Amino acid sequence: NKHNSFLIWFTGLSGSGKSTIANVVEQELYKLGVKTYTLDGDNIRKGINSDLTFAPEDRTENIRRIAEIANLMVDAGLVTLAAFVSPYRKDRENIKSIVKDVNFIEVYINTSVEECERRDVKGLYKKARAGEIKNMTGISAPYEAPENPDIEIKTEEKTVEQAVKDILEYIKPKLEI
Ligand code: GGZ
Repeated sequence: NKHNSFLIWFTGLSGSGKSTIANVVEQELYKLGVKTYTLDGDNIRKGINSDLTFAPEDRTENIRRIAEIANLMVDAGLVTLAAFVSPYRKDRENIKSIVKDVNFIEVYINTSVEECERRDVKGLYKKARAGEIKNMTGISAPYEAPENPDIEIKTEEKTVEQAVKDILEYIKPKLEI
């Protein structure tokens, strides 16, 4: 591949900090002159995947479509970042077979469910506890933690700045800049 062919995939619980960290990584890459695009729930689940729920088979389809979109974006020359709960190991494995010729970097944003529930930025955990939403990852649906992520960030032990630094140190030597 001629260009920077990277997909940086963030997995972790709702409220773990995936989007926050991905957004700062993107800003730093921009400063380095790297063209990027970030896929997340806001631009995917509200748009092309608005037909999908959080049932297991819909999450599988969500991740499959996102991988196909990411493949096109990388092909168009963008270092692509994706921030999705992506709780199933088999779905994350499937991404790799979809983006065959792309460097796939799996970043596990490891924040305990206790901490995510404490933060509860969107009030989803509270609703899940009250039974108002079903299939809430970490409460009433599983999260299969990566066994061998390329990068693991424990957000309870690190600032966002430190997390971003760790990720950039891993990626920078692999980039053409
Ligand atoms: C998990 C849910 C759920 C349920 C709504 N389970 O913190 P957020 O709000 O912004 O991120 C979560 C987002 C998860 O969508 P993904 O497309 O990343 O999920 S998956 O990869 O599993 O398909 C959360 C919100 O949507 N949300 N209901 N039941 N997260």
